[in-house]
This record gives sequence, structure tokens and C-alpha cells, in this order.
Amino acid sequence: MSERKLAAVKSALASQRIETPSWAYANSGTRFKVFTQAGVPRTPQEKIDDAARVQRHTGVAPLVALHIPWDRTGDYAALAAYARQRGVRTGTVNANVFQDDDYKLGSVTHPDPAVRRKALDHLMECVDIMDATGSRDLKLWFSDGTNYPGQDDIRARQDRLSEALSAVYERLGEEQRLVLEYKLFEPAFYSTDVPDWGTSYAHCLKLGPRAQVCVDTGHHAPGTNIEFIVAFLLREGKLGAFDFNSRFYADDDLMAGAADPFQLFRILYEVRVGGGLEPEAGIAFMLDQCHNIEPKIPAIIRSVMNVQEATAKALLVDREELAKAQRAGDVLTANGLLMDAYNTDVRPLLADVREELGADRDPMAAYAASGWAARITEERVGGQQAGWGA
Ligand code: AOS
Ligand code: ZN
Ligand code: ZN
Repeated sequence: MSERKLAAVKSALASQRIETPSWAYANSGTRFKVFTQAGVPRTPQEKIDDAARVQRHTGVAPLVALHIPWDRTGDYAALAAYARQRGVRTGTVNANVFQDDDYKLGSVTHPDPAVRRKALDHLMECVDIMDATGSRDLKLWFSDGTNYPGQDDIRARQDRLSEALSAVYERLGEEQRLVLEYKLFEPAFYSTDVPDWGTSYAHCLKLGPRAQVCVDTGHHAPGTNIEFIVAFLLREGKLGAFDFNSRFYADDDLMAGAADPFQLFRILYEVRVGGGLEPEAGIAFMLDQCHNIEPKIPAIIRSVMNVQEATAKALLVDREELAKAQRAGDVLTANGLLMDAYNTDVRPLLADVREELGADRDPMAAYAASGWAARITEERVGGQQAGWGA
């Protein structure tokens, strides 16, 4: 590769921003059991402290996503200032309209207007919090749906959803966006009100430019071509955010790039082709994970590195040669060019990028040597549970 190309690859990698989720630092589990770990954060501030460690070692994770009410605090501007003092920023605000008893039959799509009002009030509160923290994005994931055919009117639920989304959209400031996540199923098992990218896209299109789709990589049916969805949404200017994680079965929320690094590469290749790696594209590269059996901070560091590795490989694809092969209908050369990039060991390149950023060449080793794990184990007693499996 020419010097010029290498410099461009390195600069794209150095400017990548990966946002880590506050809830991933806390205890989490499955519906069967939450295994508690020693030293996990007890407060939003301690989650930020952990996120700051990830940033310190990797250099590309300066944002931490908040989740309300799990990160409820008295003064959100002070929380944002606390983060800045530690070298990170509070990022996306995640709303939670799935945890109260009131939401048994839904939140913004609930048949009872009083419950819908309560859910909408919460979403509005989240925008107030964004105002205080200076966050750009409100992430909406609705667990709303039904378990049985006939349980509720599918069309009426879409009307209610649309009404709530419009109210939130109207409330957003000029610089703020909402990103609407979709999920095939769970906790609703028959119909989900935002089950797929098409539903999210249709609502976002109607709302306007500050409504964008969030692609959680774990929220699709097995075999779904996620990179196609990514390519399509980017082409339409409607890809707002990722929730990266890995899945073997459904919404497993395992470390990004652990189950299928090749899929992550294919996704990031489409991001690159669609211009999504440019900071102006405004895509939030978030992780949405739970570390149930593995130590949390190193698992998050590993996930950040996995996203970086997939990005580096995507950037190595020789697009000029690929275009030639594609025009010539040379299937095997075209496929070979993608595989060459995927099979390149990008770890030394990323170590250089990190060093140039003032981070650590080997973040996993640096964290292990830092003494942070021992310190928090000693200092933090009675760590917090994230809430519900994310
Ligand atoms: C739920 O399955 C989703 O992935 C959401 O992104 C959720 O809001 C997030 O995990 C925090 O609860
Ligand atoms: Zn998610
Ligand atoms: Zn999920």
C-alpha cells in the first residue's frame, strides 16, 4: 500500500469514535440469573470512571451512553462535567419504557391513554436530560408488542406509536436526533411494534431528517444480511446509529466481533463504502452488550478493539481494484480482494494508531497491568445491577 493510502487508513482509524454503554459496566445476566462481580460500579459516576479507563487504554472510546433510570442522578449537567473531567463525554441517552408493571401491555402503544402518557412523559424527560448533558441522540427501543393474535389492534398500535414519536420529534432541539431501534421479537412474542428496519425507516422518514434508524446487530432473524440493510439505510441517509454486539441465537448481547468477526467486517465495509466512517456522517458507533460471565472492563476493551479491527480491514479493501473486477464481472477476483483485506493481520497497524493517539499499543495488557481491577474490587462494595438484561 502506498504511503498516502496508509496515512488515510490510519487517519480514519484515529478519528473513529466508539461509544460504550453505561449498563455494560454494571452487573447483568439472563432472565435466569445475574452473576454479580466484585468491583462493579455503584453509581453513574463510577460507570463513567470505568468508561474513562476504556478510553485511556484504547483512545477511541470517548463517549459513554447513559440509560435512564439506571443512571438517574440529581444533576445531569454535573454528571456531564464529571465525565469531561475524566476525559470522556456522556453520549446517547437511552430511554427505558419497558421495566415498569404499567408497561405489561406496552408503553407508547398501550391501549390505555394514561400509560401512553406516562411513557411519553419519560421520553420527554430524557430530552430534558439531553439538554442538560449536551447529548445529541435519544435512543428509543420499545419492547411494545403482543403475545397473542387478537390481543390488540396492530394498526391502532402503529397509530399510537406514530403519535408518540411525533411528539418527541417536535420536542427535540435543532442539534438533537432520535434514533429508533428495531427488534424482531422479545419480550413480545407474537407481534412487535417496531420489529424491523423497514418499520423504523418508515416512521423515521415520516418524522424528518433528525429521526434515524439504529441497527442493533443482534436484533435480526438468523441469516439476515445485515450489511445490505446498512448499505440501504446509508444510501437513503437514514442510518443514525449502531448497537454493536454478537449473537449466536437471538439478542445474545455478547462481545461485538466475538461470534462472527467476518459479519462485522462486511458491515463495516458497507459503512466505509457509504461514507459512514466520515465524522460528518454522524453515525453513532455504540456497543450494546452485557458481560455476564466475563470481567466487564476488559470485555469492553476487547469489543472496542474488535470493532477497530473490522474497520481497519474494511479500510484495507482496494476499492479501485475491486471496481475493476466488478466491472469486468470477475467474481473470484472481486471476492478475493475482499478476503485479502479480511485476512490481513491489522493488529500491528492498530497498535501504531493507538500509540500515535497516546493510548496503549496493547490495551488488554495495559489494563491488566494498571491495577484498576484490584482497586475497584477493594473500594466498591455492593455494585449495581444494570437493571434488566439489555
Ligand atoms: C434491547 O433489546 C435493546 O437492544 C436496547 O438497545 C436497549 O434499550 C438497551 O440494550 C438498553 O436497555
Ligand atoms: Zn440495542
Ligand atoms: Zn437488544
